[in-house]
Amino acid sequence: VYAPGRGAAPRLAVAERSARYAELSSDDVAAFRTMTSSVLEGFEACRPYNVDWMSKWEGRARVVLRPASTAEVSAILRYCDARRLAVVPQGGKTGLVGGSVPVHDEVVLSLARMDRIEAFDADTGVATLEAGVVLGDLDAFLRDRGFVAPLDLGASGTCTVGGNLATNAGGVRFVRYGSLRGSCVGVEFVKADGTVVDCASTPLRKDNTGYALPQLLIGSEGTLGVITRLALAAPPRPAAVSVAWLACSDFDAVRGALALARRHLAEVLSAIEFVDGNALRAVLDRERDLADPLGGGDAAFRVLVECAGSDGAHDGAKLERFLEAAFDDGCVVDGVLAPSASKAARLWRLREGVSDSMTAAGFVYKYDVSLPHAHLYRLVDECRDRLAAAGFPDGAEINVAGYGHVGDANLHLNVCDFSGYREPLRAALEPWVFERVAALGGSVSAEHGVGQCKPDYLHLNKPPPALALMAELKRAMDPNLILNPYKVLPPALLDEP
Ligand code: FAD
Ligand code: 2HG
Ligand code: ZN
Repeated sequence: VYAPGRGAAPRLAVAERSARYAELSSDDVAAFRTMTSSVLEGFEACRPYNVDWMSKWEGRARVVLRPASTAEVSAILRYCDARRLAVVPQGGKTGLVGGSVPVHDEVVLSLARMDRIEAFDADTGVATLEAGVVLGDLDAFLRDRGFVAPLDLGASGTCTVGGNLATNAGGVRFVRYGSLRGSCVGVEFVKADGTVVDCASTPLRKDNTGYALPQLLIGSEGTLGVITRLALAAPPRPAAVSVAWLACSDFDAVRGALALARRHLAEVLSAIEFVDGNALRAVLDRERDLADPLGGGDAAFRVLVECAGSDGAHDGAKLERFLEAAFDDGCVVDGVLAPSASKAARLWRLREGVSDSMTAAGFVYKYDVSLPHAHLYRLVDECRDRLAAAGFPDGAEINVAGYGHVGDANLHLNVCDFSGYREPLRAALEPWVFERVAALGGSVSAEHGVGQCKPDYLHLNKPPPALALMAELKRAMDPNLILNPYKVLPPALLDEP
């Protein structure tokens, strides 16, 4: 359900509660108390676990379980499966598609107490850890040992590595280190019936012994199993990092800057991100201590380029050659280099602050899409035109912003309605955005996943046999469908009414 935190918006039921699931009883709660020491009960205690990061969805779980070990997770799932109690696995609750909170009264299984980093191998850079470790804590642990987490994102202070894996999170280092599918070298998970499948205890970079089971769990959003432990291969931490903040007049110029950055910076390019004027304004309106160092110019886009390597002088020379080429080409019309790490961090806030700034300003419709580069920003322009024609011009009442991971052709289109949720605005956006993305050759979910937002649009990216196989896998691993119901898979695929 949409349960907007701002304004008096209606709750739109997206799925009826399925009669296949049992109602929680006091005997169940008593049984849970024998399985784990952390059982939360009652509206007040459960509420933080029922409401998502954006206060957009709200479930009605009456019990939250916070196991401290894989054995506890196993006992809980075995019991829930036998009793037909539905379960939502939950990490840091920063997911943006409503996947981490209950839709109805599902039991919340929070991994927050499983937060131990168990082992680190300095020869391979492989860390073995529990799923509830916060990503930022892992990065700090690795920093002390000369390594870096292979992913980073704006929610790193809150999101968990289990949640990152379950959503196959992308983030700002994707352009350099690639997908978690490559960095993750082991996963331990618990099946719906309580069986523990340990594919994490012998983490190897190369292991072709049959089906890659960890890959099945990556991106499964809590629907196939509960991730309890994992092994991640961390690269060595770059010794030198430089950040440039550039102005581009239009999106073709942004694409030009990307092409030149790839050519001139090559292996030292560690991030390349863009924001449009509306996205930047949202951050500046909210974070009053920040300023745009290129504030005087009227170019429509800003691009953040980060270089990271082992030799600052070498990287600096490359960055200079890139900037020269970009100014000569005309795709970049202005730019600054961060003179210190703290100034670089402030530039990063101008980019990473967009998501929360948009969320804080009103009710926000978030679309996270992959598109061919040539069409990446076209969707934002078309969206503005469409909304204006429907009586919602970009400006005083709504803010239509485009930003994201330009190096990965991943656009974040955010539409913020300052007055709160309005059904006619949603109807002007959906399903148009999803259908338009598919028509332009893109994916309706680049990195945030499907959750309860997009099950109805999966068919735009997956042919019927692929969807049927997804349903077969779901039934094979979770025959009673207790794990994260109403999410990811369209109900009709599972023969639900
Ligand atoms: P949750 O939100 O708790 O859960 C997410 C999903 O995973 C749910 O379906 C849940 O059921 C499942 N899950 C969680 N833990 C487990 C587990 N142990 N086992 C099985 N299933 C589990 N995403 C990106 O890809 N790139 C970004 O750049 C990015 N930036 C963000 C910036 C901000 C400010 C915010 C708020 C979010 C951002 N996200 C981004 C969204 C992203 O998906 C999450 O931040 C993160 O990956 C989710 O981790 P979490 O621990 O909060 O998971
Ligand atoms: C980002 O890249 C995140 O900032 C969040 O993926 C995007 O909130 C969003 O739409
Ligand atoms: Zn993103």
